[in-house]
Amino acid sequence: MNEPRPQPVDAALVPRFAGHATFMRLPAVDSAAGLDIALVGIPWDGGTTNRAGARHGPREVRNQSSLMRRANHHTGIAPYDLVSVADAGDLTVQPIDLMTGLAQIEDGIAAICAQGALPLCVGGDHLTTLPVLRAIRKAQGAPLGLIHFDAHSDTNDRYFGDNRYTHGTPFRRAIEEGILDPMRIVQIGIRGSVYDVDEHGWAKAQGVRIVYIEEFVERGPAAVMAEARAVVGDGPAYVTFDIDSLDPSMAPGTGTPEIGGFTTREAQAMVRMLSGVNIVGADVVEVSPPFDVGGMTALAGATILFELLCVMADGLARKRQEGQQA
Ligand SMILES: [Mn+2]
Repeated sequence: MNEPRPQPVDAALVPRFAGHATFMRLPAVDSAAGLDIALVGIPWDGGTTNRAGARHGPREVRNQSSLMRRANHHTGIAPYDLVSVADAGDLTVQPIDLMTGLAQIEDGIAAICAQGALPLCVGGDHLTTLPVLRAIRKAQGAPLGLIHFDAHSDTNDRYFGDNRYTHGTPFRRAIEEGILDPMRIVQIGIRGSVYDVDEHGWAKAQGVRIVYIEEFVERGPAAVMAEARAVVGDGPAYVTFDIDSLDPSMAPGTGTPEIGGFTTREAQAMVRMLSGVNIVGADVVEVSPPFDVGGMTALAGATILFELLCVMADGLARKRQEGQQA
């Protein structure tokens, strides 16, 4: 009845170091037509306020994703058996003009949504998430919840005078624009020094739930993720994973490292616990190859991308099954 689903290049036939570097060694496609999930790169870091370089993230995450195999040993999820997913390429985004860049990202994601695919994005700096959310919000026709793994809240107002669009402001803008329902936002892993002690006051006043790293350490992944699932509820939710939520000993290749972060193992466990969340899109952002060591941060990014793909594929398969039973 259906076309065979896209499959990764068979590593038993073509070694992992050979061939074109695509996400998960999947076929490269020109459009998201026919896909359930579109893996898409957003090579843009025009919102970076300090150490730029995340524009190089997608290419290196593709390279390291060649280490990913077909199935998740822990959850038993084999995403390529459940859904159609392929590498939909990079969005074409010019690097010079910020507002043009945001519009190009939104247009690119809107095209993917119009094809009926869920975007699973690789940044790029964290400002890329704002135009992605704008497009998904329009496609969904309802405000979104957000599960946000990060060292930083990214809900500041302005930088360098009156600049409202930076990688430190996307979630404030998304709340102001009615894209995100602040009562359905949870931020996990927040830490580091702050500009002032009330830096997160605005976000908290909107209803954003901030789980600082100290609380995470105290309660553990299972309790925190149970609460996160309750915060976003059954409605459409986006998942954003800033690689700087990981400890820089495990992910040094990022623009704004903060010590005292998640281990990669904790992060994997938490992403698996997203099962049951109505995920309508997700991303991994802020992998910055110029600051990386031996590709280890890009490998962490590729692995979290695979974990996100597994949980999204499983969610879509379950929905499909429920639809058939109904
Ligand atoms: Mn961030």
